[in-house]
Amino acid sequence: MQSWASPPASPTVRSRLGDAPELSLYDRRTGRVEKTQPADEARIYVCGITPYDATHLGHAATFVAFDLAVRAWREAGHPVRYVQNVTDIDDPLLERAQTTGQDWQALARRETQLFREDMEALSVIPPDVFAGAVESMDLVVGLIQELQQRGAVYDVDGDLYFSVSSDPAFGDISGLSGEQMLALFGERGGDPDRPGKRDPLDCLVWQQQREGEPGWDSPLGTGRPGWHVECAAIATHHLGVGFDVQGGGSDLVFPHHEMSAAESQVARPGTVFARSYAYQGMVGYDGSKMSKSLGNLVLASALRADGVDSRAIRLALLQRHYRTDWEWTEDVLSAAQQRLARWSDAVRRGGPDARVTVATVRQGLADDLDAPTALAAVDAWVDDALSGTRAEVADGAADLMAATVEASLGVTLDRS
Ligand code: 5CA
Ligand code: ZN
Repeated sequence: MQSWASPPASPTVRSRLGDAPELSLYDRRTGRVEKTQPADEARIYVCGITPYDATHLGHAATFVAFDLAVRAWREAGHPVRYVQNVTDIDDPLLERAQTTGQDWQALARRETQLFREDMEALSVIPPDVFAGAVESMDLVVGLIQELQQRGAVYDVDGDLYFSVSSDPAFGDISGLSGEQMLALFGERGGDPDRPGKRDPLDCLVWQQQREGEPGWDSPLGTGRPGWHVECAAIATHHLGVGFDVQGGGSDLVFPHHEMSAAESQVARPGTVFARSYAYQGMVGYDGSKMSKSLGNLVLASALRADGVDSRAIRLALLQRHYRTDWEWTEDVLSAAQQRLARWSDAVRRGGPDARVTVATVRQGLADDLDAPTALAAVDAWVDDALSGTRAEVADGAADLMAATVEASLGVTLDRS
């Protein structure tokens, strides 16, 4: 699929200050903050949207968080290969299309387009590959066939299931107990109670066509793929196995990423799916996780339509560390709007030498994407700039600050 337009190339801070420190990220599997070790090119897969409703601020937080990682790698001198999927065929999409009397394809097209516009407005660097499940059908079928050859797939009344016990590493990413897994599997799209399954946690990889639903002809029969195998196939086809980071919101740790990883690892024994697993915390609103199914949404597009500056939305999302769960409120947005105005004033006016501040921003982001520390460092420079005298304005300091805020944080400040 077509992705979206790149933000304009940021002025390079590297030419003035050299490479930023290597990026470290908290790896859910090991439970530690670890240095990423890309072999020159950094390879990342981030789980994308299921396009049945527009981008809410939880989605936006996830894609902005991983955009910080892309920017940090670039600042550290690494080319980045970024793949993101669109789950353009799945139960929730078909259900929404059905209940609202829309064509599922038209719904997916429309919401995907709105998502692109939101991402572009938020200055999110687009993925190199933006892959829909439908257009990736052959890859998905191919991976299921590999799993069949390994004896890891069985039939339940015409539907195909992946046997989780075929991966000895199953459970390592989430570190959950069997009981916790069962509960989450039931809550998040799984079918633990279906009769005929060998293990309640086994997940669907190919569903025979149901009446009134779309189906694709394949050697597996006419049907459609399960969700987890879709991401396993798309990620490894475009990135290879053992890519650097699998990312998404923390609602995907289990079952989604545990299943995708297991499917990939069983199909290619002796490999790992991803080298690390990183998660954005859940953004809530009105007391619970913002979600399309609950309907407690604040949409990025609605804020934009109300005239809110997208840069303020982005700054609002950066105010909390990506790993914490937090609640969206009006105050979060107004604080970000004030910050944007002050930062713009300061770079217009000029301020003291910015090299130490810039180093703190780059170090903070390299240290597990600590955006709050980066924002605080910029705030301190801005305070000095706005309270200082003309004589305290250093040559080129405002240029360097503005360049850093743009390259590392993705916010372009007005200079005139
Ligand atoms: N299509 C699947 C992933 S393959 C999916 O989860 N789609 S989604 O539209 O529900 O979510 C898109 C991305 O936003 C996922 O990475 C998801 O983990 C993340 N996300 C969803 N809700 C929130 C939230 N409330 N806070 C933070 N991130 C969220
Ligand atoms: Zn996914």
